[in-house]
Amino acid sequence: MSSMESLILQLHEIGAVKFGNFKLKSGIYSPVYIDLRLIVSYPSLLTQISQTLISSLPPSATFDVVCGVPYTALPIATVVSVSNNIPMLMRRKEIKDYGTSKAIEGIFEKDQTCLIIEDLVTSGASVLETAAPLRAVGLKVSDAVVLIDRQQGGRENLAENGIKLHSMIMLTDMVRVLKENGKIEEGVEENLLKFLEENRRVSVPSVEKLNVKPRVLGFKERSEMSKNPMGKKLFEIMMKKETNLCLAADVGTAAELLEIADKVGPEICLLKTHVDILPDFTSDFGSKLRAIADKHKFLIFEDRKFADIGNTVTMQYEGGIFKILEWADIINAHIISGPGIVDGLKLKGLPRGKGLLLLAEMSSAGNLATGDYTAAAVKIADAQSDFVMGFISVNPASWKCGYVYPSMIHATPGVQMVKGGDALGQQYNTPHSVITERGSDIIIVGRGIIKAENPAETAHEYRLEGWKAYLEKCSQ
Ligand code: 5BU
Repeated sequence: MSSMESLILQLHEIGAVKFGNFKLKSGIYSPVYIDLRLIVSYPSLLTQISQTLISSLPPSATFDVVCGVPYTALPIATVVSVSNNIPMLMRRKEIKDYGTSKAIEGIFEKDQTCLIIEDLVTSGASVLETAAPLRAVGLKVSDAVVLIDRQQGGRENLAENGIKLHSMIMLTDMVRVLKENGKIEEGVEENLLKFLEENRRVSVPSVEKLNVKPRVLGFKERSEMSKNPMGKKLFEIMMKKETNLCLAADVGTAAELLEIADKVGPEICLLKTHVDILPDFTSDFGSKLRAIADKHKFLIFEDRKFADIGNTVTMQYEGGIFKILEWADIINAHIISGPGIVDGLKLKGLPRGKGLLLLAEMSSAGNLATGDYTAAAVKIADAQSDFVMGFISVNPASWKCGYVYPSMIHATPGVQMVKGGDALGQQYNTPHSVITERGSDIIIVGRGIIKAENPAETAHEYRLEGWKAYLEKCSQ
């Protein structure tokens, strides 16, 4: 019998794992409840857990100190510390203001690495609550080890905050072992798998509630988190070219568009088209624009705003005169018709490595993409993150539906150097406010550049403003 199997059986034996219908801290009902507080009454089990925790870590997880998440993991961390001669730190749970009070007890040096030890992970919120004060005092936190992983998004939520989770026992493995050893009744495993399927990602409560100051991740870390190849590519281009500027090339003809693309190309990460406004569109437009995009290393985003049912959008994407699928790297879609639109576009786009931006918000006055609608867009994106690479957003920092997903790219239209608007409802914010206060990543600028006397020079100015704001945000 493996050490993991033996641990599972012992945990079951002492009553640390129960099956029934239990309300969890997060409010959801679960068919399984795990209470690891009991282990302090079983010293040999506690020793066994602590030894297995450390030996299950890969060599890449190096650390100088350990810290247990209060309270249940404290004895585990203590035994790890004592039996491996690794210094330990303690986090005071009751102190919330990390700035003035001593939240971390123990001796450490700035830039040392701290391994977080936890007994049970669901959303990962408790690990994040411990990581925040450790980071606030200058320690590095890159790994956490957990005895039991409930497989409900903790791994993903922690990864998005720069923490790699190492799990000793997966909940599904635990139930399988118990079933194989005749410890649970018929149907319990199926019931649990169904529950996990329905609760695959428990989101971390809002940042204010957690009292965690989020670390602003840079495009490099975020490119590794993106599950869509085009999303990764865009993050990489932004870093390499040091630009988060997208040109909205709303000019009168295809000829003008190709001309401005070539001139402004060095300044941008993305060029946005409205191909249906070009009177001189010909079937070679796509290949001509592609050649310019490759020369200057930017991506092409057709702002088609698909809105129909899944079956129709597959045809609109691939067919017609424009054959958008052939030349556009990125497209966008409304979610008004429901998640089927993403399925339809993905069917054509994903095999070709393309990406989709969902319209979570719009820039025009009185638009209806707000509140629950925005939240629905986030939910759809989360469920299809292999194809959805980000959002068209206006104020993602204000989203109440969850924290801003670092794996997603947030691109914002309605940007000019001066706040204002046009006569038809467009509303403008400045590059600085869009990137810093509003929490976006990319500024989409149209008339601010194309109507300027010298578009290339003006694009350069927007690029500097946008990038400066990004660097400022990262250094916060
Ligand atoms: P402007 O010239 O910078 O106002 O152009 C903005 C561009 O962004 C234009 O192509 C619009 O179609 C596009 N846009 C927008 O302005 N607002 C939105 O909410 C969305 C797209 Br979605």
